[in-house]
Amino acid sequence: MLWQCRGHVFDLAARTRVIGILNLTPDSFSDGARYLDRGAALDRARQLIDEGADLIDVGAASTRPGAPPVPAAEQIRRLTPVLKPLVRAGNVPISVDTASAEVAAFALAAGAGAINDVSALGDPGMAQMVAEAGAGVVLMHMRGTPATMQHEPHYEDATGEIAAFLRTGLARARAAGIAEACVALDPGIGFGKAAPHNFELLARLDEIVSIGRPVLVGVSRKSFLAAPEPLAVDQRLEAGLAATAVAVFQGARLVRTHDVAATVRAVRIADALRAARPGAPSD
Ligand code: HH2
Repeated sequence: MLWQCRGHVFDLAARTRVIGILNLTPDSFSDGARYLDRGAALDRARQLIDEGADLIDVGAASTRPGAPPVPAAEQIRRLTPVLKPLVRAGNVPISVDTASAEVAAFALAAGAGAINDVSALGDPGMAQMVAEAGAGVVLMHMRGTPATMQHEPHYEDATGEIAAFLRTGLARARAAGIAEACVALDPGIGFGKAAPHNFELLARLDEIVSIGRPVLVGVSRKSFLAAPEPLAVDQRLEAGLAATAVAVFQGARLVRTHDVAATVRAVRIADALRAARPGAPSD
């Protein structure tokens, strides 16, 4: 299974790839305001790469529950000092976490390899932008917007509905001229889901995997990890590693995390377990 991000092609059969998170935001739920300074942000990126990140996902707008929208101009202002130096360093491909076509245009012009779109091409200009650049794109499921998504989310069949949404998203991407090889899918853990929906999605992840595109899962430090037992944000590492390992065993090929070194170790074991299953597919 390949994921193409402009000039870079990830062969995901070989191993699951770990995406390190770099938040240039004042208000992200676990690390807001830590990397506002250009030097701090570039140091953090270097650390993520040293720890084994295969790709860096740079975010300039928090999408935590209740977060207000951040205007494109402000996202671009936050990205400007950091994005080009990161791309120029050329260590790993860079993705930009944005739902704005205007921000995506800026990011792709600066050399980003992929757009991580939590709105799954919700902005009308986004698909064309990604298609023309030959960029990688993550289509993520979210119910509502960050401002509203945790207001009593309800599903008849969460996994079935989310799989159908992602199937439709993939078809829309293809119709807009995005090569299928460029598309990854993400069920959007924590985005318009109560804790039981997140657990069910991870337990039934094979149904998302069966759509046939690489699946990305992001559980890092999220609040559902504290559902069985109260855990502060900085106490959720082990719980997140357990959930990540299960996701990879179920077929996730991309994982997004703040804690790269620990996640790389957990993912290697999950990859080995998955490969050891009788008749394990080699994709
Ligand atoms: N989760 C967050 C942000 N972007 N993108 C994808 N594809 N999948 C995710 O699960 C996902 C995501 C939330 O994490 P974080 O970036 O740390 O927080 P914030 O949105 O508060 O900046």
